[in-house]
Amino acid sequence: MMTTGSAVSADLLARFRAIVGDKHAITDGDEKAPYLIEERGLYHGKTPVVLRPGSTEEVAAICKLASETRTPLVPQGGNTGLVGGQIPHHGEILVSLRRLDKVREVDPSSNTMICEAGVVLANAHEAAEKAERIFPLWLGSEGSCTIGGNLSTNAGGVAALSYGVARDLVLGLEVVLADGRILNGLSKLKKDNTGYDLRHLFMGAEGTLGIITAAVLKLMPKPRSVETAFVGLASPEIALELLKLSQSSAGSTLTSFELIADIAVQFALQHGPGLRAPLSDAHPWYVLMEISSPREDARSLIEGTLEAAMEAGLVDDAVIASSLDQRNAFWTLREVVTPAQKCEGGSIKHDVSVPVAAVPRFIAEADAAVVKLIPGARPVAFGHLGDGNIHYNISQPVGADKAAYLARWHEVNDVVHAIVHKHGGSISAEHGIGFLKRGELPRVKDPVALDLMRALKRTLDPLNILNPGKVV
Ligand code: FAD
Ligand code: 2HG
Ligand code: ZN
Repeated sequence: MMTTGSAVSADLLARFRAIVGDKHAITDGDEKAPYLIEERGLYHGKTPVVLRPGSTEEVAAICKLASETRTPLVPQGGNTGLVGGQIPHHGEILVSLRRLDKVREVDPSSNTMICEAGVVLANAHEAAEKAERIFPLWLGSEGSCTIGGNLSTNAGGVAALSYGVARDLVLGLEVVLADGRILNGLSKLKKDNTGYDLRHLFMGAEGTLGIITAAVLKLMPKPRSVETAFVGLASPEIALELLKLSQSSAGSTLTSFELIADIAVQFALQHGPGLRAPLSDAHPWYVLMEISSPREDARSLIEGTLEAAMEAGLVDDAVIASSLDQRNAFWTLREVVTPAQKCEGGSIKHDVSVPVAAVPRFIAEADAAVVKLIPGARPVAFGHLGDGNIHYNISQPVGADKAAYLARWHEVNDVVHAIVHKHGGSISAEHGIGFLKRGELPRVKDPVALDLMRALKRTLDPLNILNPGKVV
């Protein structure tokens, strides 16, 4: 039987429902709604049913039936993705992994933790913390996003500078393949050269090659001291100098180095939850930096770094958090930039990376090009300078019509991405390709790489049932 999108017959629907049980098969419109709208309201999906499997075996049974009947599926975790990958745009069946929410094991001796796909990132942090360890992946969405989504998007976040991105934090994976077979790769081994390393195929695949059901995650020792500073400075060039100086004085203990334009801080202060400006005066740019050390020396490291930076004339003003509350307030200020930007009308996003040294030139050139294209447009640049990853989001001109502004999304992307390309950068540093950027991929990806990606898709999902129309 060939089935596409919402044309799932009543009989087939009943067979899918029977796998998870009626209680976990949502067909009611109101109950389905939160699964179908993505974070910014850019996409509204449709689905005949949201299936909420409670075990790997149920996921396997869903995939097997989907394969037999050629029924397309869209996997979803916390629904915080920013490229529309988790949304059933054409009436596919939605498979929510959120009920797979067990931390199966924490093994402090091996420094590993086995989490099911639906474990919310913040809960994974809590489980690690109980064992005096950390799982060093931190995102603004950590209260909702899931381990399965983090690995499927190869999420980055605010500490990738020192700890790496999601794929660097995984030793093994359990994955359900399109035909329903279960790939049991829950290995705790650091060293295993017995052929191709398959786990890396599924990380960053955005649900197009398999459904991740569990993972062996790497844990790290909890740092003994952590210090956080909020720094005001004149320009991205100077921020880059501060980054170099901080890396030479603090090495890998420099765990975060976030650049924030003044307009982003103003949005956060205006629309955020009762926040205060960390510094007495406004500055054109800010850096939020954090040092996490295995020794008790984070304070002296951050003080030494900032003193040297002041002497070199890089820093206009700086404050080191004097309490956990103040540290949290600095991070909240950084993390509310995304929601705060929503209050300023339409925002055209660019999640881009360029070589770290090229960030200042990228920002200057993009600012000039965007304002020339749309006079009054407000570039809001912020993000992970230490990784060369800038969220170059452009808020609409004050008073402009939101829909008309957002209708220029691709036109603006073209201008900004051309500058990214010129600097040897990427049009998706951490959020993925999903639905939003699929059309652009052939223009930016090496043709041989794209061929190989398509060949892998055909091999692992020959009937194209897993997240069709996403990525490739
Ligand atoms: P979803 O949104 O549900 O899904 C994302 C993709 O993964 C989809 O393609 C989906 O089909 C697929 N998928 C989900 N679960 C599975 C599974 N078990 N198996 C196979 N495929 C699956 N991202 C960053 O990288 N860095 C950041 O700093 C960051 N900050 C953010 C801040 C905010 C406020 C918001 C709203 C988002 C942010 N994001 C960030 C984006 C987003 O949170 C991440 O992409 C996150 O990893 C998505 O996880 P999720 O569980 O919500 O996945
Ligand atoms: C962040 O770093 C996220 O805060 C979201 O990746 C960025 O709003 C965005 O584009
Ligand atoms: Zn980010």
